[in-house]
Amino acid sequence: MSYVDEVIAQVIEKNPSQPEFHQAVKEVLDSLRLVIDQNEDVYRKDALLERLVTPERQLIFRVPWVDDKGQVHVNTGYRVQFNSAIGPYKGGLRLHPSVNLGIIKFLGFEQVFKNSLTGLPIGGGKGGSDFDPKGKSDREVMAFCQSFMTELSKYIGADTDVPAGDIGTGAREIGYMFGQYKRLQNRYEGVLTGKGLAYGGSLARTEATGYGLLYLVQEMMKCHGEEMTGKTVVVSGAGNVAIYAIQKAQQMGAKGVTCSDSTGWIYDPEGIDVELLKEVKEVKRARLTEYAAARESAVYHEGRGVWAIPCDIALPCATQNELLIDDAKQLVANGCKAVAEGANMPTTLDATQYLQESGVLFVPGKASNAGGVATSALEMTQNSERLSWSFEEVDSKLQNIMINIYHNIDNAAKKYGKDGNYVVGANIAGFEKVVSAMNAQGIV
Ligand code: NDP
Ligand code: 2IT
Repeated sequence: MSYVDEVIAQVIEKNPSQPEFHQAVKEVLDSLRLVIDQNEDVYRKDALLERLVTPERQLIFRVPWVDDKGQVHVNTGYRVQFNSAIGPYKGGLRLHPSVNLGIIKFLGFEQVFKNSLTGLPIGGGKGGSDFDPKGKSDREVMAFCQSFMTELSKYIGADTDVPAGDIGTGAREIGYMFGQYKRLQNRYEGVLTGKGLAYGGSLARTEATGYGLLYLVQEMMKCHGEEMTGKTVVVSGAGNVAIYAIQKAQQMGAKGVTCSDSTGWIYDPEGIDVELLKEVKEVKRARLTEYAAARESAVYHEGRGVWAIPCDIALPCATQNELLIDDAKQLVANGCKAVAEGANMPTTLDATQYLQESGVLFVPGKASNAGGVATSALEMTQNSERLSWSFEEVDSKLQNIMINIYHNIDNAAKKYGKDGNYVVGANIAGFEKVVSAMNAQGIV
């Protein structure tokens, strides 16, 4: 059995009931065959892949909190500190009832390669809880965040591990967590990113993931002789990533015609009204039915279905495994030219393969959604120098980072004879830097 196959088998055996983690590992290690197979004995002797797929540290803790009626609840908190070869652990905190150790591990593993691709000095980590912020009062969310941070604060720090937002964790949650960290540690430091502008946040961090996604897509389309102007873009999700992806697509002259949440989706052939979407989702925290009620051109559908709308570009921006093989077939049949992941691992392995084999340009999230964490790293830099940069300065750095990521993954794919395979390109380019740092630092 090849070394890669041995390690994939070990990961499945040692991490039972963690299908998302298996999926993420399989995707990466399959790409790395091109590098590993040539030098199998050296990598095997160093147990390089075993070290790569095993988190440096995994924290699981109890999070008790009291609701508005006096009832006590107990959630589980997680922080997986996956790999610190190239910098302090960095990655978001997901608050969603579906969170479990396997999901946090898949996200942490992806984050290692993503953070490497940004070119910035950040290692990979991820955390979160099965707490559901939906329907909770601000006081309940604060009670949860304070309890969560009371434990987490023992393990993080501006030079150790710097968490940020993800699904269910936005500016409100980061604010409560920052306040509690400062109170417990008596340190005013850049321990979290995605902070409010009044207390150390960076301009353009809110927009960064969605904007970065479009900067990368624009560069890729340009390199394939296509412009963004006039393109129809189908987007899933209606959260932080989706909203600013749609906004930047419209600014580039394309038309974003869909969005979705966990209960339904919107088709708005006139183009999504981003200000209205922001009002419904960021301010009122309401369902998409409210968007449809306020906009004549929009149609609301229950369930899932955005991938059935004909488009040039599809951007999955909600959650993992939301673009399935039948969706991929439908996109291809409708003439879709490009799929770029705003979410982490939204496309299943078989759907990815089908899109690639059908000639659709496909960019994996670890490359295309890296603008968020890259801008978090820029927030860390600003915190360290105790300065704030202008929106234009941060945004122009973000553009350069995304353009560089595209060319790096494109070149890595070409170097290994896989021209146009950005999955292979991203995994190899991300891996090379991490491995060279791991090798230099010895067996630790
Ligand atoms: P938000 O919480 O702001 O929004 C998530 C959106 O996806 C919501 O519209 C939500 O619907 C929908 N959604 C979440 N879970 C499900 C589900 N199980 N089924 C259907 N719809 C769902 O999160 P973000 O926009 O920040 O994150 C979206 C994705 O992007 C995630 O995969 C995240 O890991 C990834 N990402 C985020 C980055 C960031 O900077 N925020 C950076 C890089 C990647 P509802 O409103 O009903 O909950
Ligand atoms: O998946 C991701 O890259 C994020 N949720 C952002 C992480 C960060 O540290 O900004």
